[in-house]
Amino acid sequence: MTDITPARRRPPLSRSLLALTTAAVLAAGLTACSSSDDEPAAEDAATPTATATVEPTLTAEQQAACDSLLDAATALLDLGGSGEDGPTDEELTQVADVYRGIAAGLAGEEQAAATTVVETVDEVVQTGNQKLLEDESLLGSMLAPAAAGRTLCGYAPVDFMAHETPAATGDGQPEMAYMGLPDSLPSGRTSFQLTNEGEDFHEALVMKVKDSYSGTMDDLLQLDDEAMAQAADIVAATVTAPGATAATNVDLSAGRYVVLCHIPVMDGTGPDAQPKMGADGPIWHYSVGMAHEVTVS
Ligand SMILES: [Cu+2]
Repeated sequence: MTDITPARRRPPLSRSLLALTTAAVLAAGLTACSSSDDEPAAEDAATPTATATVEPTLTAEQQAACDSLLDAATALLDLGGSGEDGPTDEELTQVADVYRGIAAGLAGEEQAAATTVVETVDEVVQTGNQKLLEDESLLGSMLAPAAAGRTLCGYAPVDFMAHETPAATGDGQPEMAYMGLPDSLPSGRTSFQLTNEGEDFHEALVMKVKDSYSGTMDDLLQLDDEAMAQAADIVAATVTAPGATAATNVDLSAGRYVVLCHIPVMDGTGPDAQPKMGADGPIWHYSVGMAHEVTVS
C-alpha cells in the first residue's frame, strides 16, 4: 500500500497508538513474563547514578545491540501493522533485523528474549501466520531487552512511576499521573524506566513535539489521534503490567517532548471491563493526568 524504504520510518500515530493500546490489552500475560525478566534488571539498575558519566567499553556486537535498542520502540509500534491486514513482510523483516542485532550483543535473559522475538517474527514471515504475533508473551519478550540500555549501554537513566488515585465515587474518574519525571533533561541517549505502582496497565509514549506545533501540552492532548500525529512523533514507548517495571531507550535531541499514557480508563476490572466513554470517545489515561511535558536542551 505504501512505499517502504529500507531506512526505518515512523508509522502513523493512529495505528501506533492502536498497536500499543492493543498491546497493553494483550498483555494480560505480561505480569508473569515481566516479573522474571525484571529481576536481573532491577538488580543491575541499583547503581544508576554513575552510568551517565562512565563511558562503557563495549564490543562491536554490544555497541550494535545498543544502537538497535534505540530502534526497538519503533519495531514494537510496527507490529501494529498498517491496518486490518496487520504488518507487512517488510515491516516484519525490519522488526526481526532490529532484534537480531539486539540478540547478537546481549547475554542471558535479555538475549533469550530478543532471540524469541526474532524466531517468532521470522516464523510469521515464513508461514504468514500473524496469529503468532498475538501470543501474549511476545510483548514481554520485545520489552525485556530494553533494560540493557542502562545496564550495558550506559544510557542516562530516568526513572519514574505510574500512580493511580481511585475515583471517589463510581461515577467519577480516577486520577492518574507519572511521578518522578523531570521537567527538563539534557540531550543524548536516555533510558526511560517506568515502574507501575497502579492496578491497571500503563504505558509511556515518548512523543517529540514538532517544531511546527506551537500549542501547549494541554492543547495537544485535546487533539484526536490523527491531529496528534501531525503535531508530534512517537520516539520511544513501553508498557508495564501492574507492579512491573519496563524501559525504553531514545536518543533525545533538543526540543519539546510529551510523555503520555494512551490506555483507556476502564469501567471495571477483569475480562468484561469496557473503556469508559466520554463525550468524544474513550477517556484516556492522559486525559485524567497521565501526561508530562519534558524540555530537552
Ligand atoms: Cu496509564
